[in-house]
Amino acid sequence: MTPEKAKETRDHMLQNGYCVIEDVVTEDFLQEMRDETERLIANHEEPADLVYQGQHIGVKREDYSVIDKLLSWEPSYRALDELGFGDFKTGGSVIILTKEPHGPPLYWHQDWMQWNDPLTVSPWPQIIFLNYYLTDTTPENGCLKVIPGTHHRRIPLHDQLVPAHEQGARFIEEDHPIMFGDDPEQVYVPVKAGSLVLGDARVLHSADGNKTDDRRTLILAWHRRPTDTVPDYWDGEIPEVIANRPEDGEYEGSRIPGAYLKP
Ligand SMILES: O=C(O)CCC(=O)C(=O)O
Ligand SMILES: [Fe+2]
Repeated sequence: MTPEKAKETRDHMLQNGYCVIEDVVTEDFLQEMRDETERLIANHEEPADLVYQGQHIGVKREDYSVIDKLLSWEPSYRALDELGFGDFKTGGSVIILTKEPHGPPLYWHQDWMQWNDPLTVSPWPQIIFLNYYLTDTTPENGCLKVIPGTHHRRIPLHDQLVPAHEQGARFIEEDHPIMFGDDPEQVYVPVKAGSLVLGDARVLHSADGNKTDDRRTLILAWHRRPTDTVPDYWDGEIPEVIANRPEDGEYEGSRIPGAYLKP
């Protein structure tokens, strides 16, 4: 990646809460991952409460060599490094998420679980997902949908949502008008298989249902960076609550945005 492209991509991530890096995974390795995930899915029963996330299979790198290979895939970590995100580290596992053929949409949500922590206002990403889609994605098969900028900015939807996942959204009806609605600011993020999609845990995202006959499989890998350092690329202001944040401070976990998220 040229330094110009790297800066443009990083700026996009900081401003919008997501970015795409193309051509990261080779076709051979993609096929290895398709074969392994199909085997795992064949041996897995989809729990009813996870229907909106599809198959939801947690896999540790030590149990599957293909996953270990992905979590040390040099082109990905080189790209992260070039973006200035070289201090993000994997937790050592991934989640295999699918949209089954004609499977339902995924509700609007964000995945930040520390809304009471001053780290919430971090102008740089702290926790990100690395999304590897094993097929090309389009609005028809449930590509990622994002509301850009909502990692930093409260919008009306924030206050109308049922909190994500185990906190409530897994148990809603499929015709919930808000959770599965369209937003005037939403963008679709269709990608080619082999691209890497980065997303800030704080950004609002969802996916439409899969209207095709083919499964859309995603391998999602959470990564986080240290909480007590400022990234080297950051030359903007450091919010006071972050500069003064005690490392041993205790903040009750919360999936619901509080006072730190302002309009
Ligand atoms: O399946 C997807 O497209 C995204 C999954 C996701 O965002 C989640 O499970 O938190
Ligand atoms: Fe998510």
